Amino acid sequence: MNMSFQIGDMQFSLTTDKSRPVTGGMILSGASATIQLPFQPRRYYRHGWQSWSLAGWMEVERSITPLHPAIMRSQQDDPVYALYKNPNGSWLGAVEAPDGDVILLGSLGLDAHVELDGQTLKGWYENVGQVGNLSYEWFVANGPEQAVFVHYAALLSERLGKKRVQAQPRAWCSWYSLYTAISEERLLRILNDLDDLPFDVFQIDDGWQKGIGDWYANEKFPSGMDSLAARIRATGCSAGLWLAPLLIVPSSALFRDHPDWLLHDEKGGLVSAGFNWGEPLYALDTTHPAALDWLAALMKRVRTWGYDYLKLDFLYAGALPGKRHNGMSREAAYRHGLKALRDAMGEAYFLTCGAPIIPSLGLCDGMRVGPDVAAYWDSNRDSRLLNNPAAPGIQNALRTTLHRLWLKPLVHTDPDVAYFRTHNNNLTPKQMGLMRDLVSITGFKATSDLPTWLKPEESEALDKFLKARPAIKQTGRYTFEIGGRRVDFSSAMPLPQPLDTLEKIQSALLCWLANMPWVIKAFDRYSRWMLARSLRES
Ligand code: 9PG
Repeated sequence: MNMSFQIGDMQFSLTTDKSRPVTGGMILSGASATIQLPFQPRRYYRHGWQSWSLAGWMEVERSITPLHPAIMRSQQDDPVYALYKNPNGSWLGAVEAPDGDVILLGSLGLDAHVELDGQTLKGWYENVGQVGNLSYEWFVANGPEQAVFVHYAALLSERLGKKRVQAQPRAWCSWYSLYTAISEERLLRILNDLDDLPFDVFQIDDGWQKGIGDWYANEKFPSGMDSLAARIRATGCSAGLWLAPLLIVPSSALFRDHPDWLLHDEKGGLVSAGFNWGEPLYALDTTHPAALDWLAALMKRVRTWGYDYLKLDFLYAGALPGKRHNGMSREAAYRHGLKALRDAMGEAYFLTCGAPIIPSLGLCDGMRVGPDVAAYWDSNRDSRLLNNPAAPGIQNALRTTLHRLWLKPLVHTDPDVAYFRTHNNNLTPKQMGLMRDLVSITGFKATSDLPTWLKPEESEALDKFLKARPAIKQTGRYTFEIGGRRVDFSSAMPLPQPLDTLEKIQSALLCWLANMPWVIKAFDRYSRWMLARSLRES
């Protein structure tokens, strides 16, 4: 059906099956919907697929694909659209109108995508005819940016649910100081040194497990994960644990024992979930009954060990395209798996990471909404030469997280950790300040700084930060007042400058090299060696 509708003084032409008015806009029904805009937009709001994928406003002529290395594409954004040329994003898209208002087209279901093709905003569902679809509906609105997103979030919460009411925990997380160099001994020392810093959670990150798929304590945790949880809980903190339950690597016993639980493609090959830990990554088919039982048993096991805060990571693996046991669409299958995890973990605090955004809503308490931070602002090699906005760094994390704050009514938005240490840190005070300010805005407070790395005044600043509850007011797209202080994030928003000819040659060589498993492995080994050296020195 073609129809024309007017909002304000603007006339749109729509193609949809059915439409009805709703607070703040209209609901359209149909497997696809298009909006003819009466102007050529200059900027497009792009919403990346999962936690680490780029979200933000960008010039329409700015091409952001392809991301490198190619081998990691499926772990950093939706691989289906990795080479798509038009401005596009997952579930929703928006443009700026000449009067400064925003026009949003957002799906209210799963497996949906939006693009801007010239003056046409198009949305479509890719799961037509597949099992598990929730709805073929869209929300379309025109108005001030914040209002439009508030209305969209309200509709998503009606359809998918939202976080359970619960204060946001303040967490110490082992990743951004020790990375995988954790051990029982080291963590117990830190637990002791944290003294009376007001943390609610002590979260053990990657490095405790035997393997990806083999979720048992490795030799660095000789007393077992249950004993460590008990030691953590004795300090008054909850114990938190990181797992990547939907991933499997070839070296794991799980891979050997249950090859039929893995996600396969139409031709019967394994679906790639990327490359990390020196190995190719594969995914679990979350519709396979035995795999689901295994997931539930895993959650019950870690709960019995004493962990009340679970950071489940690399969750996108459950939503990759593939041929599933029961023919479910990919995001419905993911949600099915997530529900099994949620149900089995009972009352634990559930933080999702590397997670497809919309399909996770209503099933988790917190969600990482940006890429990893690092103790540097930006890496020219990763963000620019490899064209990778999902690469670690404060600038990439600020940009994407800031553009996902509209999700706050639905889920605790986790911006990743703030830094207070100057030890082992290349950030300027201003850059560290911007990250802390974003953390204050989200209210999801975490750090990885080792207490022994903090100078007395840094430790005091951390203590004050954890206790503070400043009033937050958004005054513009990138400006806020935090406890009456004006903060402007604009400096972090631009995408990297285009490459000159020499840099293009450099980039081509790097993209080629960075796609080779042995090069990635060599880099990993080198950074682990550097880390071990710096930990020995400190
Ligand atoms: C543990 C880490 C931390 C961190 C998570 C996640 O695309 N990648 O190669 C990629 C690797 C690691 C990563 C994100 C992306 O970090 O966000 O907080 O838990 O895993 O391995």
